[in-house]
Amino acid sequence: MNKKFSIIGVPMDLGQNRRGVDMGPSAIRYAGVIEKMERLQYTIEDLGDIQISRPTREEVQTRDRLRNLKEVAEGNEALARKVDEIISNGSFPLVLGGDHSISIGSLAGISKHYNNLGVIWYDAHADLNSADTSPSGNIHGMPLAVSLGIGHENLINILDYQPKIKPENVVIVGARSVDDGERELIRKTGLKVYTMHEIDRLGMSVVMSEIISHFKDRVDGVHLSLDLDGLDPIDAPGVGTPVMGGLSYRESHLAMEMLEESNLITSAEFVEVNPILDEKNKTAAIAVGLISSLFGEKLK
Ligand code: Z70
Ligand code: MN
Ligand code: MN
Ligand code: MN
Repeated sequence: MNKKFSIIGVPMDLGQNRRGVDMGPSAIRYAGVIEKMERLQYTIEDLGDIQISRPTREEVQTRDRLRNLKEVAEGNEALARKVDEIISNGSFPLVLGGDHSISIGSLAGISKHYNNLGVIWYDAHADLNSADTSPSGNIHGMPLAVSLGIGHENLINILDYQPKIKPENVVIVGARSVDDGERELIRKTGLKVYTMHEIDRLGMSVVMSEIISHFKDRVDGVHLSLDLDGLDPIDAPGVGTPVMGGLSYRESHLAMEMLEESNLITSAEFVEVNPILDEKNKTAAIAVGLISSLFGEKLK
């Protein structure tokens, strides 16, 4: 695995309704992400945060049924350029959110460096909505659709190419809250989804083995997009949209360890940590724990 890491924070909370997730990058830094990575012998640079502009009070908050479209698109454009630069410099991008709308920018910046980028979407949700199907108008429920080339032109055309990813290269893990329009898109595209039902039946070990075999020899890189609400809210309470019946802390660590052993992961992001809704920075600490496992921390 690449030994040089670049951390980039994205204090974005405009992709959904609840304030506070913009403090996610600070919370994860405060929980010790840099110190952990240094202990794992990595060269790590913290590039600070992408600047996100606030919509003015007078501005209409929902245009084309897409809340804060202008600011979300601009922030993602800036993130995409930064991530692109990080990879061009031979470093591994580790993106800290922020709400999940930031995947639009991450994937735009990452995918231009790959012919066949795989994506693991670790999430309670499918994030496959567009303005037509969204029950909320929240862009954090749309980034996977946008990256597949479905959605508003200002979002799908970031860095002037699309689509960013192909449906056969995407795997969703942990889904348990999927909207009707999303289900239809999953059926239409044949997108691979491990719902909680399948994970309970097979066990995380089999699920991750299947995902790793699916990607080996098929893709030239794999991006991990980990939404902390994929975990059960009992373990990770500091998220904006908690959904019961989620992945445990232990299952999630196992998943990260198996990914580490696979040597497949070439970029990663950890999103939706909301310190205002958290219990003593517990969810940020879990994010740091999962990052450590993903990058090789071992018990023995
Ligand atoms: C719902 C929507 C969502 C994250 C909630 C929720 C989407 N499907 N995504 N929390 N991370 O509004 O589109
Ligand atoms: Mn999500
Ligand atoms: Mn989610
Ligand atoms: Mn390794």
